[in-house]
Amino acid sequence: MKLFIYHTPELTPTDKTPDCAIVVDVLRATSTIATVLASGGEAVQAFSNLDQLIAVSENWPPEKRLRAGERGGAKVTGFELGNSPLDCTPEVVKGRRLFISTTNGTRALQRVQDSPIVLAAALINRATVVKFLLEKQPEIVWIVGSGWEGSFSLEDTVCAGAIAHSVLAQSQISPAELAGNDEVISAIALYAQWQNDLLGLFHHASHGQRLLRLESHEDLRYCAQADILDVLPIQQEPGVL
Ligand code: 3SL
Repeated sequence: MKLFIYHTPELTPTDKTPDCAIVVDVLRATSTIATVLASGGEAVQAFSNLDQLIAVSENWPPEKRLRAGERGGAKVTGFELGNSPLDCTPEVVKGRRLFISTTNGTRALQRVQDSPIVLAAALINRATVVKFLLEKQPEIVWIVGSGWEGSFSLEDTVCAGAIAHSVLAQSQISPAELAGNDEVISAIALYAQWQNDLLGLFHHASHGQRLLRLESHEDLRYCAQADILDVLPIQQEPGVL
């Protein structure tokens, strides 16, 4: 297995496709997607464009769908949900399809949707994603951070490092064998430094601070937990996990 980490979707090579692409948006899209599926949601369908989301979801029975929209950290007016994973309880999402559009995370999913395997990962489901990688052994793996509007994010990088760190800990692979680019080594170092205080790291992160200003303290606390959900969000058809 060769692992490449890209801090934003824009940094992924346009002329290549990995065997497995793992999209990470810890704050908060992939944490929300993992939570919806763990809570019994029928599926999650991701859109970068809000108008397209509305048009496609109109064809779904109203009692079987939920629309979730976030821009700039805030809920989109007229949608049932924003992007807080804490709203995605079984009472709310069970048996329903979540149609979701967020500022960065759903754009990242769209970028890699042509890969043969597409996963959504966050800290909360890290162990399940790592188990899948160790069982399937895809040759070329990309972890794609969603970042924030084209720039690096600490929370996505630390999650990428947490995945790489765990793959190394559970296999005979050496860091030099695993690392396809320098980002892998630096993400592992970031995780090693902060693994016991992930919430503290989120408080340093620019998007963590943005969410704190929006009173989303509990979301940060929830998303900073590692390995609490045994769920594997895997793409079934383009854009649908
Ligand atoms: O950028 C995104 O896709 C979102 O996850 C951002 S937020 O955490 O909902 O503000």
